[in-house]
Amino acid sequence: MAIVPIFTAMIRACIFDLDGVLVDTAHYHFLAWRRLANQLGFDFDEKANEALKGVGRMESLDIILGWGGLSKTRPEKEALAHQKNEWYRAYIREMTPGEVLPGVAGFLDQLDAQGIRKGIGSSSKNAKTILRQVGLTDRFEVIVDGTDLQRSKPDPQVFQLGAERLGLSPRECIVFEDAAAGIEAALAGGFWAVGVGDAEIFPGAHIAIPGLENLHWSALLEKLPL
Ligand code: B16
Ligand code: MG
Repeated sequence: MAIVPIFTAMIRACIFDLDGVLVDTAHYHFLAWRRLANQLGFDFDEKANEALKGVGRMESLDIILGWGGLSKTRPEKEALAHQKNEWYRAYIREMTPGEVLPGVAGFLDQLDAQGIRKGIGSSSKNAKTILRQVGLTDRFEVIVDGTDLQRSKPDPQVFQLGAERLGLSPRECIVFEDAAAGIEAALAGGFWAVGVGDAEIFPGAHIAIPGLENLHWSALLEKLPL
């Protein structure tokens, strides 16, 4: 009888989105963008803010200006984005290690124990400041952030660069993302995609989890269709 080899993918690394997965900076982005919208004469709520998650700064501004029915020149847009970033940076300058989301430290410990490598794949140009503020910088071998990118999520560039720097193929990496645009990016790049948050937000994700709290590495692997 012929022996049929069974190939299962070998996971070697996890690549984490930052805002909304490891820390809740998504709320600070919302507060700063909303303040800008209010200054421009309109408002939006946290539900609408969902469309901005994972999306780069200038792309987010274009979406917001669209909601207000406003059109601005390039220099005006740069000034508005700069203002929003100043407000946002005032929030993140005050961040402390206590703002790391529940379960993150324990899950990273599990990965270390299993020899699974760890990277960051964030659209944010402020990612390194945030990681430093909350004391997570040294926990990641590779950090890809908004300063490395030409194309924002849902383009897969952020995760492709992460895998490249780890020297791994996408199929050897699991991406953890809280944004629909980020899951789209992971899937477009051929990564395993874990949606963190409400399952309805990511219909295409391989699996969805509410957060990293109580997450067990072996149970996660069992749920992935490897
Ligand atoms: P910044 P992530 C993303 O970070 C945020 O989700 C998104 O709301 C933000 O507009 C983007 O970073 C750019 O951030 O203005 O700090 O460069 O979720 O990819 O870690
Ligand atoms: Mg995010």
